[in-house]
Amino acid sequence: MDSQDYIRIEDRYGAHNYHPLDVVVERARGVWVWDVDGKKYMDCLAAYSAVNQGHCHPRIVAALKEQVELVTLTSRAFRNKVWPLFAQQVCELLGYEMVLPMNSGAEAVETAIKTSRKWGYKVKGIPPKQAEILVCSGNFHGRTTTVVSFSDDPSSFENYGPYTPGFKIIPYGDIAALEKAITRNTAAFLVEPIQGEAGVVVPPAGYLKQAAEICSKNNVLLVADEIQSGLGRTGKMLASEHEGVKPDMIVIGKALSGGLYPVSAVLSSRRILGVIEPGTHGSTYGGNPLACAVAREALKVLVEENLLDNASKQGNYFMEKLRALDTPHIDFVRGKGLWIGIVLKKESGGARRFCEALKEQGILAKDTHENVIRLAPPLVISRQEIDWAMERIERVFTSL
Ligand code: IF1
Repeated sequence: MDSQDYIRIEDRYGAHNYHPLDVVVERARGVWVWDVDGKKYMDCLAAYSAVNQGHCHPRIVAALKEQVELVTLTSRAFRNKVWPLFAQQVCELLGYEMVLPMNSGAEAVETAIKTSRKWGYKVKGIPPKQAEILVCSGNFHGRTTTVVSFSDDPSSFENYGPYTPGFKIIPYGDIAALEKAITRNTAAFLVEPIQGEAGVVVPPAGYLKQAAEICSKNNVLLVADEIQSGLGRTGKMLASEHEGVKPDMIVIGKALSGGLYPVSAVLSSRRILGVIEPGTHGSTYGGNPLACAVAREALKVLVEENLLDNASKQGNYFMEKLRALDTPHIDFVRGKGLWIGIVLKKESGGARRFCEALKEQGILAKDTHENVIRLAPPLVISRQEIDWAMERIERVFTSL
């Protein structure tokens, strides 16, 4: 069977909730993937930053294999010996007192929302059912019914109502708007330190820092969605660190498993996460031994292979090279670390056709919001590999 055969079957039997590039991947390693026809590509999306450690990282694969032979799932009705070790490791690494494990990012965001509301009622003293959570325009926090209730992107929320109340959308990067929106009933401010789906939008310098101050002054929890921005992508373990901010609560996922398995988590203080009591929240797979073994190794790889430094170093190099491109198509290049958005001019005909052309040249990248090409390769990428990519990117920008 060749690519076209697989595509035909997918289109026939698979729900059409995506419009993927026509590359059918068979195997992958590091920054490279191979399709079923044997063609090699550089992965410049890294599964939306889930494979920060590179595809099929041998150490993480070995950890998975070892655990899979022992025990994979106990449910939290019983204890397993890997979850406590993961809990301690992730708390110590990220500097939080407690962690609640889930699977997908959206589930962890839901967990953060539930925890914030409960903290609002039990600790802050918000009257029953009155808790409000502030979110930002252009946000992306997942696909569940509650999470899409506060999306302002019609393709995410349209036709999925009735919507969950209790959320207020304020402009991203606007401190005055945040200050104005806070009421006595505000439990939390949920924010992405850098917005991914919106097109790698970096807020004005000082935004998160000021937001943290305002939240703290008003007894509002600052909840950072670090699912995509965290775990090395921007050159720091958490993107919040760029502003010296320690959010009251963080949500992580994606690269927490290096792409091998869905693992997500909410981290916070005992005072906050402690409001969740036995039986009031959970997940069959959350905290399972296989997930925890994989996550433990994935975190070790990030640290021991210095992937944060590499992200920062190679990211700067990549961005510098992109900004130096001589092309009429690029409006500007933005981002942090190895998280880069190439913003095209309106008249350039959209980012999709550039991604199609990049694919022909052997580079997999994903368009977002019509005019942005996002580049987010695995953090193991080398300078030579960036040079390899730049040669092809340049070719595309001069030929289109
Ligand atoms: C899709 C985007 C990226 C996220 C942040 C929570 C979640 C995500 C900041 C939910 C997920 C994904 C999911 C994927 C596409 C993708 C995405 F373009 F939609 F926004 F990465 F840029 N918070 N992001 O980025 O995590 O439940 O998926 O594990 O839904 O198509 P999840």
